[in-house]
Amino acid sequence: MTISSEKWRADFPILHQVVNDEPLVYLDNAATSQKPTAVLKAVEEYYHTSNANVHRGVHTLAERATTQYENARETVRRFIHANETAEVLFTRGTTTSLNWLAQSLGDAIVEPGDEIVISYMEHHSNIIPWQQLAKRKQAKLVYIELTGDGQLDMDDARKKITDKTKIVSLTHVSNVLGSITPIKTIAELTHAKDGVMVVDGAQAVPHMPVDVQALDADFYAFSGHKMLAPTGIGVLYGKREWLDKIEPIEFGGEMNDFVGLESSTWKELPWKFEAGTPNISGAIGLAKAIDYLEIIGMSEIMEHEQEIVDYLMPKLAKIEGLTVFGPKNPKDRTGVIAFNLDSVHPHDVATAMDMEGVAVRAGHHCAQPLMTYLEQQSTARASFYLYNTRADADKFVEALIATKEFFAYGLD
Ligand code: C6P
Repeated sequence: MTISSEKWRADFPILHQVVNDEPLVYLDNAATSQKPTAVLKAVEEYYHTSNANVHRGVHTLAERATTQYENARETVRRFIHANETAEVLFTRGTTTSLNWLAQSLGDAIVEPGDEIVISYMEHHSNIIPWQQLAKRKQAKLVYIELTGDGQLDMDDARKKITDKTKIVSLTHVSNVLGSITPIKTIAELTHAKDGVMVVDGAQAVPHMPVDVQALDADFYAFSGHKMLAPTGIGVLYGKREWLDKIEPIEFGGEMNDFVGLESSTWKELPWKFEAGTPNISGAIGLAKAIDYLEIIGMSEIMEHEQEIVDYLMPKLAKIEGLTVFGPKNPKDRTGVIAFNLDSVHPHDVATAMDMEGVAVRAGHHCAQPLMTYLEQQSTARASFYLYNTRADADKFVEALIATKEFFAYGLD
C-alpha cells in the first residue's frame, strides 16, 4: 500500500466504534470526511486561546484571531498553488462558491443567447445556479455527453464549446462515477473561445494534487468538510483579473471601504467578497486539515484510493447481479464507487450494509440528471479515503455479498 492507512486511522477517534454490533467501516467520505484529532484540537485551541472577531479590533485576541484567519488563507493558497492570497475567498462551501459565481460572474458577462456549458455528471450545486442564471439572462444551458464508461466525452466537449460559450463549469471529479475530468484540456478549449473556465473541485481537492494555475482554471470551488476540516467552510479561488472585474454578492460589515448615504465602496481583494463575520474557526480547522493532508501527500492519497479500487474491482466483478458505474480503469478515477444490486433498492442495500457496520450512501447523490442519463432511479455508493484499509475493502465486499444473499432469500 502507498500510505499507511492503519497508522493514519488512529488519528480519527470516530472510526474506533462499534455500530450495530460491528466495527464501523466508514465508506461515505464523498458526503463528508471524518476529522482527525489534530483538526479537532486546532479548533478547540482557537476557542480556548484566541477567539475574537477578525479585522475589527486592535486588542490582542482580535489580532491573534485575525493573524490565524489570514494565515489559514495563505495555507490554502499554497495548497492549491494560487498566485496570491487575494485570489482565495472563504465561503461556506462549494455550493455557496458556485452560487456566488453564477450571480456575480453570470450577471457581469452573460447576455441573451449566450451559452453556459456543463455536463450530465454535474452535482445539483453545479447545475441549478447556472439554470437560474440562464433563466434570468435568456441564455442557454448546454450539456456535454459522457462516454460509455462514465467519462466526459471529449469529442462532444469540442462540439459544445463554441463561440457562443461564455462559461464552462465542470466537476473535476464526479461524486457518483469517480471519473476525473481533464480540466486543463477543457480550459484550453474554453479559453480558445474566450470563455471562462469554472471548476467544481468538491471531490477533487480532498483526493488528489490540485494546482489551479497549472489547470488554468479561472475559478475553482471546494468544501472543507470533505477534506478533514469542519463543515461550513469552503473556498472560491478566482484569478485576480476576474475577481477585480466582478461585483460581490453579499453586502454588509467588513467588505466595505466607505459607506455613504446613497452608495458605498468596497475593500480590496479578497475582503470585498467576505461580508459579515466569517467562519474563523472553520478556516483555522481547514488550514490544520491541509497541514495534515500535506504530511501524508496528495499524490500518495490519490494512489492509495486507486490501489483500493484496483484491489476491489476484480472482487466486485465476481458478484453476479452487481452493476458498478464509472470507469473500469482505476487510473481514470478516485475512490468513489457507485453500484446497484439487481432487484434490490439501493436504500435497502445501504440499510442492510449498515447492519454489518458498513456506512455507504444511497440515493441520487444530488445528481438527478446523471441518474436519468444512467437510466437509474438511484444507486448505492461507497467512497474511500486515506484512512480506509484493504480490510475495509474486504468488509465492504463481505457485507455486499451478505446483503445480496439476504435479499435473494427474501425474494424466494
Ligand atoms: N456532494 C455527496 O454525497 P457542499 O454541500 O456545498 O459542501 O458540496 C456540494 C457538492 C458540489 N459538487 C460536488 C461534486 C459534490 O460532490 C458536492 C457534495 C455530497 O456527493 C453531498 S450531496
